[in-house]
Amino acid sequence: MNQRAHIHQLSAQIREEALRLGFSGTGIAPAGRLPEEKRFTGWLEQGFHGDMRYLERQAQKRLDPRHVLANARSLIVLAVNYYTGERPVERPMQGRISRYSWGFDYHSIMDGRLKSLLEFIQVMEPSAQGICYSDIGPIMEKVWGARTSLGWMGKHTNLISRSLGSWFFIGVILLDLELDYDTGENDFCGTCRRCIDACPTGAIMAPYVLDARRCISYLTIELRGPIPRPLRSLIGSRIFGCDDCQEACPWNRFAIKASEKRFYAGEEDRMPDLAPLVRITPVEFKRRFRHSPIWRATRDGFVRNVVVALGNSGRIEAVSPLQEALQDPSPLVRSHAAWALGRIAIEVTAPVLDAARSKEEDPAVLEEIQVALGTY
Ligand code: B12
Ligand code: SF4
Ligand code: SF4
Repeated sequence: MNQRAHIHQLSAQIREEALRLGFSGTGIAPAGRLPEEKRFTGWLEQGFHGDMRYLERQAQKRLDPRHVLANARSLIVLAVNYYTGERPVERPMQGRISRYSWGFDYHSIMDGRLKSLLEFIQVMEPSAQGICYSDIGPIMEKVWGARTSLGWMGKHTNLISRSLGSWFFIGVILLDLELDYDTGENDFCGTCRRCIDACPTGAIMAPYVLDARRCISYLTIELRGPIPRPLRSLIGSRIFGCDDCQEACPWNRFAIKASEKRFYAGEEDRMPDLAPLVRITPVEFKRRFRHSPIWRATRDGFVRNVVVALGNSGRIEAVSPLQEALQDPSPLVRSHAAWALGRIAIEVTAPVLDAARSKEEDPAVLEEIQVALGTY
């Protein structure tokens, strides 16, 4: 068999094996320097990445995967569908969790499948070298996905596939072998701007440009410190991530249900009751969320989000759990609890805030109490 025919056959076998392993789609692109360099550095210069310093570090690796694997020739980009069908609804005193974190942590599912696919390739080509990543590696997964037939970058900046919509995870295998390459997908956003209009915080500054500092996903997952005060009320009942731009996207009407059973979850994992979550201890947080993407938010960050959602409920039933949160060991939780109490009928919450003021020693919490009482 000549070299071209061999490459063609190997590429077809890889795609077939990927399907067998449970991947929902495969794209293949030649490795090289990304022409999106200016967009990426410009985005960083504007500070749109907020505290996600890891995006600045290793920028060269992000721009050229050959800085990750010296002899890289191909990137295999793989999708795993996580759409499970249920529609998110608003219910009083319940929090909303974004779809991608309803079930089992995708990182370990992706890692297992990517490693199996790499092993398969190494059985076919024993000298092949490769590296697998999903999410945490220094690879711009969406940008690479958009260079294959998998999909295009939507205006909300997620990768969309014509057959899957955008509810899928991405993983990549960097490989030092030449393969058959895709031609890429067209952009099917057209004149639509539903995602931009649906964003509660105006985080999509322009088509294809996200200011992560305003994105609820960043604020509730990545941000370790206080959520900027003007953005808190816009977060509503979202306690981990946000899906509004993708829920609004017409391409998600074509979403089909995931075959991976571990992504399916009961109501308590999709929209948990807020009040008990205020009391969650670090040990309980670990027990409950160790195998969930929610683990990333940390216990204090997650309870901070719960407290903000309780404040946004505006309901009297939220006062009692918020009163408990005002005693939390974490100043981050206490300061957001003070803010949240200030959102609920002040004639009810003022005595609670006053009592906390007399005992509180942390300056940031004291400031929030005074702002809530209108005395700052
Ligand atoms: C950092 C990060 C975030 C940040 C920043 C998001 C972002 N849009 O970049 C935050 C915390 C906000 C975030 C949120 C989410 N994330 Co995230 N995140 C990542 C991560 C780790 C890196 C992405 C990155 O490098 N961003 C930096 C910017 C600069 O890159 P970029 O968006 O690719 O931007 C370039 C393009 O937009 C490009 N561009 C392309 N075409 C065009 C056209 C024009 C005209 C212009 C101007 C620019 C442009 O220019 C930009 C600069 O290079 C990836 C995993 C990975 N390693 O890639 C997951 C990843 C992107 N996240 C993912 C998911 C699921 C989410 C959420 C849906 C989670 C949730 N439900 O809350 C949200 C979606 C929010 C949104 N609207 O994008 C998935 C996306 C899957 C998919 N189908 O696209 C990934 C790939 C993880 C995974 N392995 O599955 N995330
Ligand atoms: S995830 Fe939510 S906050 Fe972020 S861009 Fe989409 S709609 Fe806006
Ligand atoms: S909502 Fe419209 S503009 Fe936004 S990603 Fe979907 S098709 Fe593109």
